[in-house]
This record gives sequence, C-alpha cells and structure tokens, in this order.
Amino acid sequence: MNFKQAAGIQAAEAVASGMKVGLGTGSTVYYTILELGRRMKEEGLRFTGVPTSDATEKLALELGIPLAELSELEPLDVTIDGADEVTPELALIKGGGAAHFREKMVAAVSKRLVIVADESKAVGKLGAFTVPVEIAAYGWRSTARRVEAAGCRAVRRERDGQPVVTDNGNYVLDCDFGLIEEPGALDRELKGLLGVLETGLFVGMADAAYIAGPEGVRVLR
Ligand code: ABF
Repeated sequence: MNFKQAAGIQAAEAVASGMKVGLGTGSTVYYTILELGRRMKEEGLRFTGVPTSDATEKLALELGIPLAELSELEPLDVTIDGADEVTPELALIKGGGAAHFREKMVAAVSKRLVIVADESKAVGKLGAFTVPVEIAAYGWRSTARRVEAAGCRAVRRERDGQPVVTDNGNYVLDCDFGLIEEPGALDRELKGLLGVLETGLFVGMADAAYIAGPEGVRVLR
C-alpha cells in the first residue's frame, strides 16, 4: 500500500451512514472514494456524495455512489479532499488539479473538511508550490497583470500548448509568491482583484489532515 492509499483509506472513517459527503479531486482522495465504494458494497454504508469535479463525478458514478447537486444537498456533513501543501496550522494550497473553485464551494458548506495527503505535502509555510488562481478567460492578460502587481510571477497553466480550461470554463494562473507569511491576507487581496474568481489558498477551513509517511498515518487537527 502506498502512502496516498494509506491516508485516503484511513480518512474514509470520517464518513458514517446517512451523511452528505463532499468528494474531492486528486490521486489521494481517489483512494478515499474507492474505500467508500467498498464499504457501501460490503458493509451497507449509505451516504450521498457531491463531486467537486467531472473526474470525481465519473469515478463516483462508476462505483455506484448516489450523487446530488451541491445546491440540493447542502449543508454537507463532511468533505474529504486532497491538497498540494498543508501546514501544521492546516492552511492549504489546493488547485493542482484545477478544481479548487468547486472544492472551496463544497468545503465552505461542509461542517467538516478533512484533508488527505502524503508526507511530501506537509510544509512549515505555504509557497514552495505555486498558488493556483482561477481567472476569467475574458481579458485574462489584464487580470494576470493585476495578480502580478500583488507580488508574484503569474503563468497561465497550459497543457500541450493549450490553456487549461477549468470545469467552470475559466483559466488558471500559477502564481509564485515565494514563501507566504500571511496566506489569509493574500487570499483576500487576490479575491479583490477584477477578473479573479478564486484562489487555491484555503485558510481556516480544514478541520483535520490525514498525512501518511514511512511511520504510518498521522492526523493533524
Ligand atoms: C485536488 O487534489 C487539488 O485541490 C489538489 O491540488 C490536488 C492534490 O492532488 P493529489 O492528491 O493527486 O496529490 O484536491
């Protein structure tokens, strides 16, 4: 079993029958979703899921997990999701998978947010990983200038030479701010810029993080 699998499987313990569950995106929470599907089939676990991306929706449907729209089901009992960086204070950088807008929307209406990661994501301070910022495609260059004026180098995320388009039809800037002293303040500053939809800075939102490494899985709370 690899570290992502260990963290993902253990975090599934946060889900009990009857719960409304936000299902995150990425290769770590993938194992959580597989485990929930197993418990559904083998142990009679019953819950309803809200996927945070098209990829997660596809996986959940394949597993036969009952799904609902966020606005029909909120508030949720718990959301389980991955992260690109997590600090001891549970501040996060998310959005490596370009799903952070829906992930933040789902997390914001969940009673608990549980993060799953391997040790490589555990950092003392956020910022080694660039901050994903979702922006409107229209006028993106002017928005990128406004974001860079906040003190970073911003690069539009591309794949095979084409801009990555999110599930919401927007672009993503990957922004290098260096190590970030006040991630909450930076999140608020970026959110105030014309053309910015959402940042991958999740501050004061996570309630626990299951982090797996050579010594096993530790739970930050
Ligand atoms: C998604 O999963 C993103 O918000 C986050 O960036 C990514 C982490 O991916 P992985 O678990 O594959 O490392 O939730």
